[in-house]
Amino acid sequence: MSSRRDFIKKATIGTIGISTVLNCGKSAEEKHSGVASVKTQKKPIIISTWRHGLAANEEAWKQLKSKKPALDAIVSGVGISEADPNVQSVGYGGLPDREGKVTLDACIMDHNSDCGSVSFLQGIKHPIAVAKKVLENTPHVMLSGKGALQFALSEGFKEENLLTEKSKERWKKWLENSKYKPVINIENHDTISMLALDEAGNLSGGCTTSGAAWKMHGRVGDSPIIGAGLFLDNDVGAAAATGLGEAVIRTSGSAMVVELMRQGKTPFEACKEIVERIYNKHKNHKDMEYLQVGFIAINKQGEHAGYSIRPGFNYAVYDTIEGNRMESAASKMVKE
Ligand code: SD4
Repeated sequence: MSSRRDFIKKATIGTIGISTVLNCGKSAEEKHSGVASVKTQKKPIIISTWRHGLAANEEAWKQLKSKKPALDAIVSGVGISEADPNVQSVGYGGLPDREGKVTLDACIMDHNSDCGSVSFLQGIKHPIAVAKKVLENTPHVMLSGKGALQFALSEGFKEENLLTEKSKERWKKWLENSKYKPVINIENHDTISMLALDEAGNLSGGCTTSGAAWKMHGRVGDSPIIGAGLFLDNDVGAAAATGLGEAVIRTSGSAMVVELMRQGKTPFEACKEIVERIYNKHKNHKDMEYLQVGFIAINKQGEHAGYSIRPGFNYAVYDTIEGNRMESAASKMVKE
């Protein structure tokens, strides 16, 4: 009996080794073709959008490994980006709206489909932690604006100024021309979305952002909207978005990626199909000139992928096989 178990164990490890070797040197498109990696992932696994996802993954991984609940891991993980003034697209130090106000959006979702969200929240450094409190301590899913702030304060969060000198300078520079035409991959990007598959095989996710730079005061993007910026179904998989929120909301982006995985598509195929749909729907749209949208997705087997409209999108992956590293996402458009 035990020798049979040993054999199975060795055979599995062998598969991991071979698949890992086979993946080396392949393009993102080949790597995420959905063929190679189905049986190779061990749990847990965490994926997060953009390079700042590396530090976020590192923290979330520590928590998952020390058996902390997955939502705590997500809050601590993306909380690293929220607190970092050099990440000018999330939390403290985020680029402001056109009136110079930093307004934040975030949401969180667990394997029971419970979720919490805050939007248009000002003065609180960790909106993801407030979103978790909405999930836990209210009968609601979303709180917005002053009500969200009032709730955060009642939960013991501290109000502080989130506009750093660096972000204020960039805002002043922007005011010189005041044109709303977000710079691709810079001003309409870098939301941190994190998806985790824990050791028990349960999915969870979180998303937090200061939203599109120079947005109108009061504008809410996709990131706090369950189904748009983030969605998961614990029977199927999870997906999250980054990029121009308006385009993601118009197409219910993340929910659609999960639905395609339910129908049997790999994370790569699902992300690609929804990115192509968004691209096609916007071909003649006024937003097209600065349209960028990227998705990350993971399924119950731990297969993951990223795909975007324009090149330049990448995401951080942490698993037991290869540790924490960046993966580049394939894109619909090849060149700018
Ligand atoms: C939004 N999706 O508010 C977000 C933008 C983003 O870093 O990805 N920002 O539209």
